Amino acid sequence: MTQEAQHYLLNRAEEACSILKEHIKKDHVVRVISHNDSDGLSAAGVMCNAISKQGGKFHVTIVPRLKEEFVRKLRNERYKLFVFCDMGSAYPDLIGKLKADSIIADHHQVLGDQDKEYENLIHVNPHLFGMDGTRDVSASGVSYLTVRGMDNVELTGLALAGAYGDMQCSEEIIGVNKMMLDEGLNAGVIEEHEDLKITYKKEEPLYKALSYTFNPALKGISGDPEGTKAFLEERGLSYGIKFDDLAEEEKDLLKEELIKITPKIFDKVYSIPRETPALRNIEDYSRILDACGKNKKYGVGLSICIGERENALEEGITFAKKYRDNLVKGIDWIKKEGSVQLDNIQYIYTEDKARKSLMGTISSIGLELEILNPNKPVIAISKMDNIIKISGRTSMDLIRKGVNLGYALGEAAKSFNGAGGGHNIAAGAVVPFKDMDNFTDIVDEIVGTQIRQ
Ligand SMILES: [Mn+2]
Repeated sequence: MTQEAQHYLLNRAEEACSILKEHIKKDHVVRVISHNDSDGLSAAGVMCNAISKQGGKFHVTIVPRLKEEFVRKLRNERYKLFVFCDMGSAYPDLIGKLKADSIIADHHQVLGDQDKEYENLIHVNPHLFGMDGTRDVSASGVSYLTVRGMDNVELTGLALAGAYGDMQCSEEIIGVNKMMLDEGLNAGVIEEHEDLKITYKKEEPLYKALSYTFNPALKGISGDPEGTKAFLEERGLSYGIKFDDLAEEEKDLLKEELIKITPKIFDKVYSIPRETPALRNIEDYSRILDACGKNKKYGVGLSICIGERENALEEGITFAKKYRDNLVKGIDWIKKEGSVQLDNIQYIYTEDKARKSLMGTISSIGLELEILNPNKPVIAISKMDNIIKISGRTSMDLIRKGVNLGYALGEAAKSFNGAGGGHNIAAGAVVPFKDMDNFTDIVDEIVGTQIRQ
């Protein structure tokens, strides 16, 4: 079944590839629209690299989310081909009405009639074929499939960075992600080795590097430099020097102790050997793109993806450090504040500007570290003028019990003329501030129904 689904998805992507090739051949500038997160930037990067390689031209716009109004405005643009990455599956009807060809390379839930065919639109989305858009493939992977027919195996590393960005690789890598990984490994584009997954291991003193490690989250350590110092001291380990400077016995003891917290800390690490050191580790690459997006420096992220290795990369690295520091502050904040408990969900609320773009991530990490109640989804609310922006995050355990946040937030937002949707595990919505209490109550109710079914 899965094999068959993948086969259909690949066929659809090949159709999209032919259309793309045709337009490049006719020297049409390809209009690419993509999302501002790590996956969206990787997806746009994959697309643009592939277009360049064929001698084609592109015009990219990166947006935080696709609004109907934005699609309507595209009608006034005279491009012959539009490519939507990491978005578009919510508006196939609208996109199908553009007076040009379009490709949607998305992995979000599809809204509207799934079987409907459009004359000038090729919709590439794993959900159309019964695949899982939260684990099997992300937008960067769907984009890779779309350009795969033009021989782009060197882009598998970048495509995998997008999948990491959407947290599709924190458990076993499966589906199209696995297929891409294998293609990259076979071609020597990607390398695999086993290692301690300590972030900034080479750059920072051990206690800091450990406290900056969130993938996987380490209870008592992630986001807690002081706690980490104590942890290392208690075990007689040096904490102020870099990991590489530890004695071999110290390294072994550290590994043993960290594995007790989570075995995931010693795992496969994938790298792009031909990349510059800062981007070689695929997770680091993903983190830098994510930080560009969170800083609203989409151009910087995209420049990195399409090969700028000087100023843009330096900026990206700075953003990643700033982001990491804010994350530590954010974790501290939820530790102190905790969450508001409803029957089936919990929520956190902020008006703090620096914290807003982190709310979703803080929620996921808070769940993992069990600083937040691990038995309830988290609804993270940021107030912006008279609206609230909501990020919902939940765990695999709760999904197995029936929770689907994309549906819950989408349905609840509709009641207040808001918009919402996303994945079962991570979703978002925007509603008026005045409806906040009613909104959280409705989400609470919907999630309650989902769990009881
Ligand atoms: Mn995505």
